[in-house]
Amino acid sequence: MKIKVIKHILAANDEIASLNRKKLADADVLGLNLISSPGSGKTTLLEKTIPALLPERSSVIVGDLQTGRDAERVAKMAVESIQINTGLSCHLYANQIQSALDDIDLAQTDYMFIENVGNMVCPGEFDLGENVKVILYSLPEGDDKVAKYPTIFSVADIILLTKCDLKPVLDFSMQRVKEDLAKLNTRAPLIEFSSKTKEGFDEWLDWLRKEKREHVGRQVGFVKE
Ligand SMILES: Nc1nc2c(ncn2[C@@H]2O[C@H](COP(=O)(O)OP(=O)(O)O)[C@@H](O)[C@H]2O)c(=O)[nH]1
Ligand SMILES: [Mg+2]
Repeated sequence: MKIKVIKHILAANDEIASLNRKKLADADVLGLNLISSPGSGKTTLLEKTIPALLPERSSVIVGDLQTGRDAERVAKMAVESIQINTGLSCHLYANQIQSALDDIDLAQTDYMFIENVGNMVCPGEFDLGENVKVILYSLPEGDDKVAKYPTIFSVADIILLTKCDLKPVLDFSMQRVKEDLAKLNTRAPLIEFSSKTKEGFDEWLDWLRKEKREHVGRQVGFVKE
């Protein structure tokens, strides 16, 4: 009986997620769902990425249990920046994105970044209507997390191994991560990344533009009227 209820919730969520994806596609917008533990560097990544993508423009929807802090951090650089407070929920639902999209000028937006609630499990299960899932995994979390928390790594379209500037002060085995990932997901590129030193940053921007081209069918550098 319980299983039925869970299936029903997931089916209802997926239906709304499909509507969100269509809405983004109709407006030629690439939707990205950013997933990681709290503190892995999602908002910092947005702070660095949004200005670098100009003249292509970005809007942001951020989910946190409480506060408007992350939306405030990106407000000045984004077309729109909307904070959703989820209260007790450890992930965003598609219906929350649906109502946030009503307040976003998609005609002015090229990239719709959704920063999910910091959590390494549940956000991987809920489609929000994005085109791609971006997983961040920071070095201070330790090199054993891919095997321990396989859900988000299995669904990743790209994995950013963040805070690589801390390599010299951490015992972190890249080899272990690569071996664990090889068993789960051979499709997603793994980028060694740092928002501080900009290691991997060009590769990340190239990937974003490629995904935009593939999903939205636009030329690189296309600017909306
Ligand atoms: N050393 C280092 N710290 C970083 C990097 N990216 C983010 N941080 C720090 O990690 C902390 C959490 O970052 P934040 O972007 O808020 O993470 P979020 O919770 O995933 O959005 C902040 O103190 C950031 O300054 C990085 O590339 N290197
Ligand atoms: Mg954040």
